[in-house]
Amino acid sequence: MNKKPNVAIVGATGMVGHAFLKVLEERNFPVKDIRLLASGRSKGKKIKFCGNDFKVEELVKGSFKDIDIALFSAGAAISKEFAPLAVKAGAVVVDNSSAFRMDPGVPLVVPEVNPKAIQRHKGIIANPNCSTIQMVVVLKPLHDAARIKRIVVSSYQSASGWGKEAVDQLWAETEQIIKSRIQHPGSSIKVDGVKKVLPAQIAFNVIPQIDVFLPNRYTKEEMKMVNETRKIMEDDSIKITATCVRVGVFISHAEAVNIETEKKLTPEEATEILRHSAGVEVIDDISKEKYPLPIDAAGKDASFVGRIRADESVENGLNLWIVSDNLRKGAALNAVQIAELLIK
Ligand code: L14
Repeated sequence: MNKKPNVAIVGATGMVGHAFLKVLEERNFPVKDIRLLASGRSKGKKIKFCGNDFKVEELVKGSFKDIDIALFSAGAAISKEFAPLAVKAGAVVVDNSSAFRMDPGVPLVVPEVNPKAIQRHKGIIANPNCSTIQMVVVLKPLHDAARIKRIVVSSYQSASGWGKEAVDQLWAETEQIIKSRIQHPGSSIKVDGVKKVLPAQIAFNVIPQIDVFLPNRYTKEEMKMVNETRKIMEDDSIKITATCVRVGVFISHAEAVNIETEKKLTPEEATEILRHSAGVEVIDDISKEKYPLPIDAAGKDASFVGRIRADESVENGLNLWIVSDNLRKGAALNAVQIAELLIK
């Protein structure tokens, strides 16, 4: 791979697209040339990268000529159609969508967890789901130390995971509720000129649905957490169950995670391991009421963990609280870290 690659961003005008550019800039990723791709609607729009203006181009079949690395974040349908074309043109694709994650021929990579998996790529490397990434960064070191037998996770996910329109919905509903001072407008809330993209009111509310429902009564997001965790941890024996919930937060997902391990791990031992783990930051000082918060994690790189304590209802159990910026480690940062491995 070229040490100074030509990079294409597919979905350059979206929230993750924006984060891609920011992270590439911050990390001084050696970009030779950058091509910003989006739908025809954004064609001609100017976006700044490293001090220069770049014009957004319409994503078409021929968009990947001379591209070495293509970072995709425009949804699964676009990835399915265009990622194979990018590969044919000679690019390596890092794909943020769910399109290829569970494809046995496609590595699913979190650089702190399974960097070696990257070597098996045949042109496409999948970036895991945001909620999965932040959890496995914290759980892998504990798995290595004590073997995790079972995981029970409940997520508290921000609106930005869905994208810009969900963030707009949260703003608009919040403004309307504050103006009207009606605490419980119920499903009657209608905000003029704003598309309601989430399945219910999100301002001052929590919604136990992320993505669509599947025949087993779980949501697709919940099953992504189950299946992707096993694939990234390279251990199908881990039992895992998830409940994914949307909360009225703009950026950062939080997770209450319960694990049962084969070997006993005290909270102190777990904390010590996590203090020395790559990509993890422990914030756990209950005497000062310090623990990770979404508002503090936004804009940062780490997977933050706190509230580390024994699950006293079982022999070998721990409870943890994990928070991370879903647009960065959950998406753009993890993909750029993969790209860094590619050019190393
Ligand atoms: O599979 O709505 O990468 O918050 C992650 C978050 C899909 C949607 C994925 C959301 C997604 C999602």
